[in-house]
Amino acid sequence: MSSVVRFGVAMESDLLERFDTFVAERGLATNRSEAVRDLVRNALAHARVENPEAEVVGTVTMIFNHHTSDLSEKLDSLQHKHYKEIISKLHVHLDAHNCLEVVVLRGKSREVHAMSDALLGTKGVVHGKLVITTTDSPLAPAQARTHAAAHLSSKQTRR
Ligand code: NI
Repeated sequence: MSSVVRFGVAMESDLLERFDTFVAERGLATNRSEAVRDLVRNALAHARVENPEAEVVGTVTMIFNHHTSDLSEKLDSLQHKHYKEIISKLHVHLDAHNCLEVVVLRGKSREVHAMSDALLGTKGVVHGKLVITTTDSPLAPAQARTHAAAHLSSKQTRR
């Protein structure tokens, strides 16, 4: 870890007051320094994922009704088509009709956004959201996987 540098920040008193209230309400940090560090990290991560070529991870959370005609098949074939970007998926049957799906994606920012747009834009998906993030240091590109290799490794771990 690099050394900690202290620096002074000049700020209008009412702005500082609002900042302290913001920090207290969210219970984000125990002191101003930690709160400022969190905001700086968030701003830097946000700037990195804005670059379309940056390697990122994303989660797409979506709600849909599985009775909607062909929807499950459409979402499945879309995910098979993009198996290289999808690293995991969680499916929860919420009740007799509704499903929650969380799809974890990894790839270039533009690919993750395009995949999310395709999933959330599929007719019948009620609502959903993409959360995109990355690591502090540049994230290495995911290794290319084949569908066969993915199945093979899951069979091997079951033994
Ligand atoms: Ni379901």
